[in-house]
Amino acid sequence: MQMKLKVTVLATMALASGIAAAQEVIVKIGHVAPVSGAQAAYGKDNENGARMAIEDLNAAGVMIGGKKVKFQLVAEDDAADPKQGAAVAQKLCDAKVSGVAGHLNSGTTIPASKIYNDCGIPHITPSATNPNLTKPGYKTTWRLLANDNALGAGLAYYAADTLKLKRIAVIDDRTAYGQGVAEVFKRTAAAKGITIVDEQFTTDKSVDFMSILTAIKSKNPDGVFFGGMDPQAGPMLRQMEQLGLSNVKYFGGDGICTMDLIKQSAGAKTLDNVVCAEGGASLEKMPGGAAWKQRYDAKFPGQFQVYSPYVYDAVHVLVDAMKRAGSSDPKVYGPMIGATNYKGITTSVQFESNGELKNPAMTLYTYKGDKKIALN
Ligand code: ABU
Repeated sequence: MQMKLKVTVLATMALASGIAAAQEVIVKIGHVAPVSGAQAAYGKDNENGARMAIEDLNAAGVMIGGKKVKFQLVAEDDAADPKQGAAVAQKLCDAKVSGVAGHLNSGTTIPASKIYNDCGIPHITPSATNPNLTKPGYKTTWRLLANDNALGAGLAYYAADTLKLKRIAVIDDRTAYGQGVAEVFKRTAAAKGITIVDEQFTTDKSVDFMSILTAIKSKNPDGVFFGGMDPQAGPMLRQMEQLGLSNVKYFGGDGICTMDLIKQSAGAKTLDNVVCAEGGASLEKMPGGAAWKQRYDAKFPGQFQVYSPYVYDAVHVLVDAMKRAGSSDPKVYGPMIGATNYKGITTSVQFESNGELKNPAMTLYTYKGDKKIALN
């Protein structure tokens, strides 16, 4: 009789734990990027990276704290606009997402980071590179690639030491990203003995650069640095060709280092003068880059730009911390992000105490015809 009771109790316990595991818990993960406007190609690529991560995690089946979890992507558009970025960050706080992969732009990520800090939700940017992002020391802000201190300086070193350039003009688009990366480039280039022959400014909406390029031409530069994104860099390269600035090297950070730059420059020969920098290894050198890119291309043909592998890893880093904490509650798992040691497809992810990635790689690229080619 006693034996029968024991078997029944054990069976009931097994059933109860089976039911608990079978009851799926929904965990919402936010993603923010500009999926409308001139920068939509970057944003769609980033969102694709997040979708792929969520699909892979759900297909693999993830248990957190003994419960089966289903991840849901809450994808938002900030149109690369700082005000919209802040509004969307508040929306994600109100929606009680567990974490956010984003935002894409420094100009949106910096104001959003305060909002996420205030509501206690961790966010990992896969692409915003302005160094000021991590300066406030928020425990909810993380970055998955090198920042512009590395990119701006790396480009200046290349201009001075490898290309032996002497006279460079600098243009920036007055955004947090463009202005920041141009400042680092200028400072480092000047320290390396390069003369900054001119400084000009534009916006992230402009497409006509004839007057600033004409002013720059009169200073006889051997290089132009542009702090900004490809919707401006593409037309600028075309207009440089029209003005006869065909032998002038053209530098920029990760914002111009896209596949879309080929399309945006529309056959201008000046595309071959580009040297741009990205804050990670090339896809070929990433631990899981080549195989992942094959899968991405099969799902999203022709949409790859730059950052989707980092978004994919950002989502996995959030989930890795949830698994280790046994909870998707941001207050419980958030503090575990600092102890991340996650083998991602972009790199082995570990963080500095200020939220920056430990030992980030940097890759310089150029273009030949319609191909983007790593220089290191
Ligand atoms: N890192 C370049 C593009 C994104 C940004 O920092 O604004």
